[in-house]
Amino acid sequence: MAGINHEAALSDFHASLRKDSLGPLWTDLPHMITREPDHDVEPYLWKWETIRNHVLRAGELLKPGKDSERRVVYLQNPSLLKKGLIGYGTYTLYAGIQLLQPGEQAPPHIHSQGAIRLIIEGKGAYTSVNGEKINMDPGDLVLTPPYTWHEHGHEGAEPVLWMDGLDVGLVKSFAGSFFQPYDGDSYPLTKPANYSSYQFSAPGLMPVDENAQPGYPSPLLNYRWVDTERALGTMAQGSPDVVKLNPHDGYAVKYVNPTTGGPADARIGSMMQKIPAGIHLQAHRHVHSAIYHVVRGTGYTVIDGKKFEWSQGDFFILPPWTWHEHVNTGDTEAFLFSIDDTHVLQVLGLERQEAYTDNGGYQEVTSIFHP
Ligand code: 1HN
Repeated sequence: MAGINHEAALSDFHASLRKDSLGPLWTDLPHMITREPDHDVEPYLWKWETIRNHVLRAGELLKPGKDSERRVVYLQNPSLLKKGLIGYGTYTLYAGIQLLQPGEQAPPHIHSQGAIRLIIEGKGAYTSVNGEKINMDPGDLVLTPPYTWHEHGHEGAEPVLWMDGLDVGLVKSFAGSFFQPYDGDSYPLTKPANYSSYQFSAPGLMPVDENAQPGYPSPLLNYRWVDTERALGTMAQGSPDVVKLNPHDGYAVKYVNPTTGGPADARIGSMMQKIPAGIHLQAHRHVHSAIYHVVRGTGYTVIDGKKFEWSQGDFFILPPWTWHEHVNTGDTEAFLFSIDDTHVLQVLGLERQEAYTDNGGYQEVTSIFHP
């Protein structure tokens, strides 16, 4: 079969396949199936001061509900912008930083994307979800599940900034995006304020009529910082035999649906990690990608040999299947919040994780990231 004539015939054949919108698997298989995850997502880090200045500038130039549906500056991963992907932190996840000034309102709407919010600074703002007003304090995680009517308001006296995390890329890849504004200024409040917190965050209690079958959305809509901090605090007080420091994550809690123990959001995973002062965690990698926000503390994360130095407020991207290890270089504990796509991968049978075993679990640092 070898020889010049055969090669020329094959080449003509490939061209004729292309003309008919067909392809030869004998040449193209490696494009479709790789031995390990192959992707264009590069890690990146944004300093909080940079983000905050831009968000406050947006506050001077634009009003929510008038000039913009939401006043948000979002994280654009430069490696994905090169591929034409707008609004992507990773292939699946989006994060933005939203600002509301006292007296402002961001109008009601509904969409198929899920959203989680992690309050960064300021008091007095609220989100209403399907007629329930939910007060937001720093460190709280507030859910607006897919297809719930939601709007934001502010009855306080200082700027409020929060992180929005949405499954923008994931939904887009399935062509599953639906959006609708509400026909009216405000969705009617039909439930007592903070109803879901009172009904579902009392330990071991839930309403008898509630359907506890696994499902979504989580009936608890605000996971309060006081509870998160207390949970992590008592973990860190346990003797090593009771609560072990996870070698990769430190002390960590995930946000779950309290009636099922399943994820709080069907598609967006969320986790709060506490890394004690001076601790250098070991590297691992997993298929799921994540967007991190530094709630408190100082340190760095080594991502595929590159050092990403962080301090309070910073955001960084963890791509799929990349080695990473977190280090707290400060003399106080560090809190890292992250959103991820682990649940979707698990449901589809695609999640996998691997510990880094060379060099005691620590990568060699070969470069330092500068934004
Ligand atoms: C959205 O609905 C909000 O409700 C924030 O605050 C950010 C980004 C993309 C799509 C919808 C919000 C969003 C969003």
